[in-house]
Amino acid sequence: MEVPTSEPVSPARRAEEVLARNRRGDWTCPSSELYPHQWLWDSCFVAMGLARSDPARAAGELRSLLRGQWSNGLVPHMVFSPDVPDVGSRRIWQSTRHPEAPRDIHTSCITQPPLVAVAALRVGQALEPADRRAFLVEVLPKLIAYHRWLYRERDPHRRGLITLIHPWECGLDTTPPWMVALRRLPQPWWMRLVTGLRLARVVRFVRRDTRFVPAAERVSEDDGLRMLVLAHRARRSGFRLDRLPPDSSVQIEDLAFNALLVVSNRALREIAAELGEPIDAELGERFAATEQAFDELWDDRAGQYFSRDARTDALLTMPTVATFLPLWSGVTSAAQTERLLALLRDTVRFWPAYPVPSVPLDAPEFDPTRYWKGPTWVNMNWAIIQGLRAHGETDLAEELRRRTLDLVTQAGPCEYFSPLDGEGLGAEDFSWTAALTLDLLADPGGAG
Ligand code: 2M8
Repeated sequence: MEVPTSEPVSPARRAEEVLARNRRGDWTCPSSELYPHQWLWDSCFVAMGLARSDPARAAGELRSLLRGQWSNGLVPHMVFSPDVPDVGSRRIWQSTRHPEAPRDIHTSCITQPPLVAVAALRVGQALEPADRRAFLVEVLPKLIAYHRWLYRERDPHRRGLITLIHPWECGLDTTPPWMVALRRLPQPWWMRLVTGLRLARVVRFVRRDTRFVPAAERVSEDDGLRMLVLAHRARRSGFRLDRLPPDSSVQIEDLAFNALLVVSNRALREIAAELGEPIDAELGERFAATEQAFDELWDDRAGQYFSRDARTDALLTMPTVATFLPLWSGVTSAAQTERLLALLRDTVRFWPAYPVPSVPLDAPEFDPTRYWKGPTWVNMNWAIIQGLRAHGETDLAEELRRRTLDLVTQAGPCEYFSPLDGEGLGAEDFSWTAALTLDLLADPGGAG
């Protein structure tokens, strides 16, 4: 019999409860109410956290994510739960119309930060040797097919960087550079009418997210509508970069996505080498080209990395947390590393009481409570901690790890947090926050 206790629930216990509650058989949804389906990078973070205590479930999480893979290699950003009648979202994609998409399950038709190989490597390291080999043998061809798809379909001109066609692909959905690019697009007449007459607020009544979270913490109605319009337009082109009309599409070489791709390429090489099936020279050349292309995203005057418009070659010079991710990719020179570290420690920009804000405090777009426009996210902090450790910045990494865990202990495993006062925002029981909390708790010295 359980003895009643007044002890506060430990962050580890709370995190485990969230991952149990959000479990849907083999996979885990990000949040039971707000996000009832499976998302690509969410599942990768969940698998990395679960690898600490339940590697078999972690392996199952990645296997089930890969059941959504298309025959052309695409790993879609969403795999829809058959049990949730979310007709609105499925209608945007209509994936089963594509001959390459799975027949028995609905998915989206775009991708998300490609962390699957990173997660597979970590999960493999946690499995017993025999299970590890079987798991890696099973996933390696799927991972290679995915990375080949990325280079074939999204870097057709061999620029070295992957081009994204929708902000949902970058994961930092409403991040300022993408929203500014979206605002420049010609809008359909009805959208101009809705914006002109300020009717967008009406949309709030039919939105799903604001049923669960205050509207002030979510994407604005205008940005939300523009994202939907873009998705519908992309559908007309079969979600294919080579068929998108240049004037009414957004094509961005996204900083966060490409930085995480470099880390994933490295993980893929490691898995392949372990199995004695090295990556072929052609794919290896593509990997090297991505690393080299990072210098084209560096703005020396600003001392930061930015995303780039793939059509005009212009850098999208709105500062965001993504600038720190190349530290993990290992592509920064000593001078670039120094400047990024100074920027990270800057208390008026990126180091408030609860770092690291998704948009710096001094940027005009900064909003401490609105989704990807300023709040602190545990997955970004976790990735920055990996980068700091890779550069031997163990004290700063430890400081950020401690502050991140303080935030989760005080506010609970929320989706995001105010960088100013640590208030918990968005979904309350959010899977990647819970999973990465477990990883950070299990890994004080960065040995993992
Ligand atoms: C958010 O994105 C989805 C669309 O993909 C949404 O707003 O409905 C983002 O934070 C994204 O990075 C995340 O993967 C997803 C589920 O947590 O939610």
